[in-house]
Amino acid sequence: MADWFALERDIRAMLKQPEWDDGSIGPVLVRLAWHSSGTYSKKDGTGGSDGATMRHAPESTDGANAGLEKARAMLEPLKKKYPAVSRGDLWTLAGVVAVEAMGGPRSPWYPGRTDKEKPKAAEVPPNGRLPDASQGAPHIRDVFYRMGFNDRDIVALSGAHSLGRCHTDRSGYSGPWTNTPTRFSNQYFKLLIKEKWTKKKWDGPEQYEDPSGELMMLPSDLALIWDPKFKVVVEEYAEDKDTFFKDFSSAFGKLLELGVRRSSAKL
Ligand code: CCH
Repeated sequence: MADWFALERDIRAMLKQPEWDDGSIGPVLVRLAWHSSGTYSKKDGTGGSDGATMRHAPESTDGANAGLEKARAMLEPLKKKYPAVSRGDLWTLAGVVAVEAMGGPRSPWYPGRTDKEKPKAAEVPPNGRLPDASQGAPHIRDVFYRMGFNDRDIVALSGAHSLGRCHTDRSGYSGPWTNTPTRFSNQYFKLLIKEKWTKKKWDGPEQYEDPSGELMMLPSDLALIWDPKFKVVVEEYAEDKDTFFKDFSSAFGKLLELGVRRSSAKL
């Protein structure tokens, strides 16, 4: 039986890294947990965090996962220290612990994922299952409905963009969404509503900036205020942080469970 409390303590202890981005690897760990889970398709039950298949081609080569090899490598010492813990469990737990350590809500999380060392081709999800930031509401709905989420879940989960930043050498986009990229908050929703977002003039892909030019939004972020159904929820979360935290907690917990097959009960 793994010592989960000790593992959580070790994850928390490694988050602060002054030389990394804004001083914490928390945001990239949240992204790893999300991308390892967000490949799930309810149509055939493939994808998801079980198996930790992001280590294997073609999933490892998906452009959407660029940069996440660094996050995976940073967790390897913990895999060595806790060999009984699967990478699938480690990557998803690290996301949960990171959100909480950065001031966010705790999400329900259960162990029991089994790594696939030599997966059959059909066990590794194809490229293109994760959302494309250049697209709008119909595409976002396609992708998240495939996972089994609804419009409210989509907006709640997108609130994770209060954290972290875009990197030109990973996605091609540049900059943070908020002034507090290592603090989990409802700031992303407040900024979506309150700021005037204009197209950034640069050679890179289409993205939007606030009047200061320091903060950014992706086309897929602005889709949340361009689509009237999404916008109602954005407005609610901008006003009511507690409801956002409650909804994020359950939607993120649900995301991390997608496609997980356990041989025994959850705990
Ligand atoms: Fe995201 N995200 N995300 N995102 N994301 C990026 C970075 C982060 C999309 C695109 C991008 C979610 C949904 C979406 C995080 C969490 C979540 C980047 C920049 C792009 C592009 C990557 C880079 O350059 O490093 C799109 C499109 C969608 C939905 O339509 C969801 C859901 C979550 C979690 C629940 C976090 C955190 C980051 C910051 C990573 C970092 O390294 O700072």
